[in-house]
Amino acid sequence: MAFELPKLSYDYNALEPYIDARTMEIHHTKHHGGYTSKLNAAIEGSDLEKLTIEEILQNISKHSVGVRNNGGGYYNHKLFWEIMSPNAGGEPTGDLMNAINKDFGSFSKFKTEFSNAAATRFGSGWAWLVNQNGKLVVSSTPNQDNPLMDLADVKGTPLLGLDVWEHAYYLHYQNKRPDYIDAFWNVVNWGQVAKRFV
Ligand code: MN3
Repeated sequence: MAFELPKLSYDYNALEPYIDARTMEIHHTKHHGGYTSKLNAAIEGSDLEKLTIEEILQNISKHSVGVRNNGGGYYNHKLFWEIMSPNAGGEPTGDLMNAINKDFGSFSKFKTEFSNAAATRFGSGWAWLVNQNGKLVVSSTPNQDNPLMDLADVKGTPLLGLDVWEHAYYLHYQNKRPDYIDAFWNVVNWGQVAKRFV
């Protein structure tokens, strides 16, 4: 079974003014679309075609750099679209908020740590909120790596991810990555993040 580019549950302009429609359209159709088709090409005719993307990523050190980059790109962007929505932002509630307070001290301290991870990731990569068997930690990865990969420095289940590749923000924010990171908090769908936590 080939992987398919997932449809967004909102329009390309739905996250404005925080993420502009042109960036969303190019990011989804060209970048995510490219990772998806290159992943399918990289696994065509191999046993990997029978696996889920999570199963592929868990043993990524055994696979080619093409599967690593495009499999990561396929998974990371799918997560990214899902954890954002219009009319979002604010703060999480319930068990997720309790876990954030327990492991970071406060929601504000978590935001600062996550924003710092996103701002200081050198070059292209991602910032993550990671669930390690109930304990929450922040990390970042280069390129299209992620915490599901067996070769990640910080392993676990990604709950929240922020794409800090220049293609994610350059049209609107140019070199001002910190402004993009600040804007991101207005479109985080905490209900979806909480679903990933249970
Ligand atoms: Mn991207």
